[in-house]
Amino acid sequence: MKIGITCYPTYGGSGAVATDLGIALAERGHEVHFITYQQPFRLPAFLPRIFFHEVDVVRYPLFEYPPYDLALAVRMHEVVREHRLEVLHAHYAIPHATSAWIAREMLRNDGLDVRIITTLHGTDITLVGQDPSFQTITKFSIERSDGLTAVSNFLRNETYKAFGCTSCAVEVIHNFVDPALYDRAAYRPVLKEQLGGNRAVLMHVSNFRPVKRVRDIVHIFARVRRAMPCVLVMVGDGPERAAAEQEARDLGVQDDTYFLGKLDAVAPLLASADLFLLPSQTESFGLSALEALACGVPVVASRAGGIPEVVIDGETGALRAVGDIDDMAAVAIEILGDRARWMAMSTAAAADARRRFARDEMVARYEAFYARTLG
Ligand code: GMT
Repeated sequence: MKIGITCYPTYGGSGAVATDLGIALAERGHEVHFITYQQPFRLPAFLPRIFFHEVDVVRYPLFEYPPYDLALAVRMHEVVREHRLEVLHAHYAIPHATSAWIAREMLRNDGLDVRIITTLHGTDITLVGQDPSFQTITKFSIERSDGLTAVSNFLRNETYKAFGCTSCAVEVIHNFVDPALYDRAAYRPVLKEQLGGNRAVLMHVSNFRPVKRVRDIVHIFARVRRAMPCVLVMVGDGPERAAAEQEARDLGVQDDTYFLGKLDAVAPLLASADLFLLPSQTESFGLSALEALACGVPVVASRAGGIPEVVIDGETGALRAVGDIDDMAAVAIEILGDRARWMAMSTAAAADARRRFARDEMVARYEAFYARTLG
């Protein structure tokens, strides 16, 4: 098949999933064209059957808001025409599904066609997509897609609830991990040797948006630190980073808290972690939690959104109510303080991630979904 993929190319779970999917599809013999404003961060320089088409948006003094959606539609139209793509796969509805619809209308005007598949990832449905400024166009773009997938059962149900599009059949295809890459045994725990020593390493990876509740993480850490020697490693960057750094200073834990900023390769870092924290307000899936589990890192997270589909409470980690930092800290201390329990959870986490979220199986499901949508 000839497939076009559009996603947010910078840091974020939806871009990571879209890129990993494209790479896996190319490995299986498909031709994959990424159409984005920047090379996706997880895409290496060259891979056979993978092409990258940059979307360039002209700057003009009149445009206070440069119309990226239109430039994207034009590029999609051009790439489909030139390379005879059969499928345009939009990751994250806004504005990618809308641009794909415009491109398809233009193609039809040329006597050509393409199938649009939209994968819903999270805030395109639960937050941004429901804002009055986007609600109707999100619903419209979803309904005009030829195929719809969601990354969790939770997100599929939210889509029906929020948009009431009874005609949309949303197929759930969970996110996945590459078991060879997210493998604790594949890396030397350099970070633990340098920072942790004999101290437990608590870790968080995200884009530090308010939905991640990163200040809760610092509070949880401060409580755990009172009970045992430990360090906190925060990977990523975003609007709440400064507030989290301030919280660390206010709580007097700044010397044991390391803000590493944005990093491309998180698997080698996860191999040094003893516990992963994800106390988000909501999460349609929680790809970072899955990556941690695959590396044998138990996850303490909030019981919210699709997280319970990923983390098995009591087996591969622990789930607590959103904002309950005392409870999260208490269970973190229990897990880290009992070596046998930690070992059992770590082993179960790595095994469960491989069993339920296998890369090959999910990619095959996308392939089958494309084939069905193409009819
Ligand atoms: O929807 C977002 O907030 C952005 C998106 C991203 O690009 O990181 O995150 C969502 O998609 C990820 C990949 O499918 C999921 O793992 C995240 O849980 C989801 N984020 C939220 O639902 C907040």
